Amino acid sequence: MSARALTILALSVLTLSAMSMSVSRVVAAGEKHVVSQKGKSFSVTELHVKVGDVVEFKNDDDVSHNVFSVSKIQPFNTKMQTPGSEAAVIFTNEGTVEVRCAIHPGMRLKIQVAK
Ligand SMILES: [Cu+2]
Repeated sequence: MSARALTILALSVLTLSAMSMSVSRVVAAGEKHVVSQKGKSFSVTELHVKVGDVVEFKNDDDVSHNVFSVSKIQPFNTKMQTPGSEAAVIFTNEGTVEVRCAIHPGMRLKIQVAK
């Protein structure tokens, strides 16, 4: 292998390791909060998170749920969640996010996202 090829190889390895480092830094930056769904209700009615945090919606119920946001600042829809499944959402904007379940209108959760 020529010296030039070795240099290119070394640079590629450096670039790749730099990339994976920045990815893990992004993941580590946000705190993870778990919201359980049980008895056709959320485990909390209000949750305070920071921009970049992850909320994991966990279906601990024996029925399916479909969690979604009605707030324009952070639209999301976990789609149908069967019992035992979980879906993670990263909150990227500051403000209040109202969360509902498409199947059970009585399920309500307010997520306050701060900087
Ligand atoms: Cu539901």
